[in-house]
Amino acid sequence: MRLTAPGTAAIAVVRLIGPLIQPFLKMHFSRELVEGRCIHGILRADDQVLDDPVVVAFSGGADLNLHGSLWIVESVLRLAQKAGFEVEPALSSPSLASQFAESESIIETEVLIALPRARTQLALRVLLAQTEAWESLESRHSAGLVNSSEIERILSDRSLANLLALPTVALIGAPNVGKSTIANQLFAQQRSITADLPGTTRDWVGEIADVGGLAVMLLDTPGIRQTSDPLEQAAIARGGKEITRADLVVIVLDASRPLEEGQRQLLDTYPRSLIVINKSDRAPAWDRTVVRGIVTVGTTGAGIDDLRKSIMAHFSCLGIDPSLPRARTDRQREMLHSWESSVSQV
Ligand SMILES: Nc1nc2c(ncn2[C@@H]2O[C@H](COP(=O)(O)OP(=O)(O)OP(=O)(O)O)[C@@H](O)[C@H]2O)c(=O)[nH]1
Ligand SMILES: [Mg+2]
Repeated sequence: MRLTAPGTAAIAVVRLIGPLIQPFLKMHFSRELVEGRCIHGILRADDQVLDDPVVVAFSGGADLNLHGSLWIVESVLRLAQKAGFEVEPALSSPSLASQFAESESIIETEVLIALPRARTQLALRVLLAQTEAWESLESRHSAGLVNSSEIERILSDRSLANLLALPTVALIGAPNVGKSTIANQLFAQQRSITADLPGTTRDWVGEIADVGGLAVMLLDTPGIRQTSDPLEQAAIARGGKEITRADLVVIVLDASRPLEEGQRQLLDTYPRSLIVINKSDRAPAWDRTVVRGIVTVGTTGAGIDDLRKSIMAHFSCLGIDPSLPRARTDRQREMLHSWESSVSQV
């Protein structure tokens, strides 16, 4: 169970309880534990280093004092779950959380718990509007004024979940097509909120970008080219894994260079991507009706606003009304499902 509050912090304490502790730490932690002592070591999942925590063992349990980045905590919880530990929802459970938050209702508690994950003004506005939105929804439901299509809308609305989730957006493309220039344009809006993406190689560092009110982890990737150099091939293969893990892939094409020069195969490899046609200020080397995409000039910023809007739309966050209720937690979804059988079908 996680003892510290959710969200990024300096440290996070995960408490392990039960007989699985010994085999788990033997397999994943670099040092032997001594009851009642702080032991500093390396925690690994397979060959990947997750953290260098201080582990304190006590009778029947152990506290892992981790660094508090969300990635670390979530990776450790996932590892524990895979090893057979039951992961308690801890602070994400409203009943437990209410011990920590001075809130007047469950919905308000849920809002307070999610607050550290709201990184932009839009996310804050939408999140803070939820208390009133849900209170009004519940009273309208009591008065018989909520119908099935409204419930359906709320259940399928992923906007708030995406506003809080920090989805990953990878900019990919052949070398020199303008990926970094476009990344800088996207960062330019709010470059002050930045963070390193843990666990990646130096070439794969992401930063948080505020894309029209949606915080995303933007990955500016090295150019993908065909190469016979084994070291470069390995880097590209690693990159391929990162790309498939991304929530959205943006392929940047160079309008002034033939598609055949390493550009077309990206379209085939990542067919569900957003396509950007950059360097549109230069003489075109291919017919733009062959491949459709967002037309940009990275160096001047032309078209970047359209790109922002397309990213927002992909994550259902474009032009949203903050005052609408949105289902985000299991409790909210269960409540809506429980209403489904009794409301009028529209
Ligand atoms: N004319 C023109 N030049 C551009 C445009 N976008 C970028 N450039 C220039 O193209 C060159 C390469 O841009 P980068 O952003 O470094 O390209 P990249 O895709 O990140 O390159 P790698 O990281 O090496 O793969 C730079 O000189 C940019 O100024 C554009 O829309 N028009
Ligand atoms: Mg670059």
